[in-house]
Amino acid sequence: MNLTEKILLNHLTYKKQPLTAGEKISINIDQTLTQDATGTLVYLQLEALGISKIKTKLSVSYVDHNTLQTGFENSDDHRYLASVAKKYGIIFSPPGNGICHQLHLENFARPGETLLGSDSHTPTSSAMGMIAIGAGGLDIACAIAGEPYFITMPQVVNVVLTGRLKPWVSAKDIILELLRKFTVKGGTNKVYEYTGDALKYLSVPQRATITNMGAELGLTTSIFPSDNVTRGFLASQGRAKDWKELKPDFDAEYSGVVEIDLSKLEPMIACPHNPDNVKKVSELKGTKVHQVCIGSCTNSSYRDLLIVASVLKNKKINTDVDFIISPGSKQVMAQLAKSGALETLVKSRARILESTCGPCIGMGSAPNSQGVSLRTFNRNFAGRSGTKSAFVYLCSPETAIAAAIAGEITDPRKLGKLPALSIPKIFDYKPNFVFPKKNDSKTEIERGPNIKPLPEFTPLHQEINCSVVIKLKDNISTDDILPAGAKILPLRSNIPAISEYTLTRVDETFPKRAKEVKCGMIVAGDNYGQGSSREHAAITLRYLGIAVVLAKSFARIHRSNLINFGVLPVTFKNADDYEKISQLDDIQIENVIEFIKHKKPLILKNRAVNMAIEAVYNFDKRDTEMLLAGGLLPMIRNKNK
Ligand code: MIC
Ligand code: SF4
Repeated sequence: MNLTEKILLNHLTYKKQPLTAGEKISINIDQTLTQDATGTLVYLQLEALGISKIKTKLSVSYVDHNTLQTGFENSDDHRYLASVAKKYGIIFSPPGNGICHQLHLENFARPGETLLGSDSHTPTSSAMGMIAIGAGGLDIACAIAGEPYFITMPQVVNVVLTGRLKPWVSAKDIILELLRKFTVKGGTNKVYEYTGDALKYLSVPQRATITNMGAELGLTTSIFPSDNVTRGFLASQGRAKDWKELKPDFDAEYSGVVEIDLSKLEPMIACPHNPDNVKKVSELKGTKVHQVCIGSCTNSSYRDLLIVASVLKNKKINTDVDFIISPGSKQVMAQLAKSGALETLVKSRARILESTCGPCIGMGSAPNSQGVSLRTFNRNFAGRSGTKSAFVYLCSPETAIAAAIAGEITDPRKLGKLPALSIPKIFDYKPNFVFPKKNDSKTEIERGPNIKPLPEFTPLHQEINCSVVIKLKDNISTDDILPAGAKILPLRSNIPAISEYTLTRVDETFPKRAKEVKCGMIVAGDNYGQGSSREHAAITLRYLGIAVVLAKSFARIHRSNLINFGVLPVTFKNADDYEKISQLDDIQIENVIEFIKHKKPLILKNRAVNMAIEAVYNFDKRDTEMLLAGGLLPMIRNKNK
């Protein structure tokens, strides 16, 4: 067996049986993580589920996205999250402690366990030999309440890493190379399982850079074995007892094999405006750079910041570059202080931010108009930085610091001899978690005025008469559907207010027009809903009256979020029919419930052109039940009646 199968088999909620790719399986979840931007909804949903205590081995609520506190909204959310955590027995990580994925890796990720997180980069923790998956908030609420998690058994692809990285080439270049090869659609319904001789040279934080950006490939997750490198990392975190060896059997079978010789890689960079638009850094030589940001859950470990500080010991940041650093956790920050690297960074003109997501999610540090920003992050969708006209590139810390010094994109291999990095055997700083106590269950939940109750949704109708409110192209991200940033993120606990921003980045009139037609439909191209796991991108559509999304194909998490909230995600039976349907067309779908129950293609009558097109879907029993009930919460409520 491969490692993915071993861990999944151990977590099946039913009697063990061979796992077949493409089949629905249900697994038990050991751990959950939430962050504040998705977490408030998760916990409102958890409250609605009516349990008194968490049923997982461990659940952690992180505050790392909305920390600007530009008004009462963020602070109210933080207090709400802290009080819920106390009441239900959840570990609380206050703002400033660090970015959820970096913190989870350092403190809680454990080989062999399962982790479900309301953030698409949850697979970061799979660097530790666990199965960590990103999902919609409601799925997390259910997992906390002890419900199984349902997924399609992915195909497991073996990525064999051989050779050794050359100086100035690092983990980010490996994952960028995979994105260049396989694109943002390449990983749908797949797991990448890493093996090979090169693994012994890749530390856990480097592995985590790779598993983190597996989300951009669209993978269900990625996984590294738990080996001696893992043992060393856990020991350095004072968690040696959490280690156990885990690896695939020597004769493990995979659905495919990809081999990468690390010694052949060179520094890579993802160009605007998609993470798979990857080129060699050398090809972009000379492009003027206005801003450089180092941090995010992809590249903000001690190793990543130490290399930056080491380069800066005898070099200066270009005076024309805005240079910003956000360390991944307080542990990273404390270690930088202890080793003296922080002093080098301070003297370098770096602007050192709190340990949060910050610029990655558009919470400040928006680039100048038409500005070129090099970031060690994982997403560069147009406008996500907060500046619509900016050009955001994704690269390694090595490439980022080389550009910050030169003021233009430059090959980091020009920086001379690679400084030797000394990574401590023990990280002695422990972050400020609030651990729940025994008698906390009576805690009063604090609910500020920004926290609005969840809207109620009705069951599916037998006949749908709707209008195409918008027709979209390929690769529409959830950032396009429901943007983040300093203005909109504070409204994550207020569906009526945040729904006013739905798809406004693509068409400002969308919310108004959707409400006017009362029942709406969206038409889209391939990979609709890529990117973030934010379920707001599904709830607000439902709230605005969208009943159906007809696309060429869907990204995994967004598709299940749509089902969770009772919106029908269907695909064209014939992709060419995309041309036969236009914005504002009136569509009639009869016998919806009947057809879905009998798994028959839906007939979409386009009254504008008097023509019908067929829409297909692959709803399993549970999806069907959910859609008929109007969503997952009404379905659970029906069951408990
Ligand atoms: C992101 O990187 O887009 C986020 C913000 O972390 C999201 C979650 C969110 O929208 O709250 C994610 O990746 O899931
Ligand atoms: Fe935070 Fe950015 Fe990572 Fe999302 S991708 S969790 S916003 S650092």
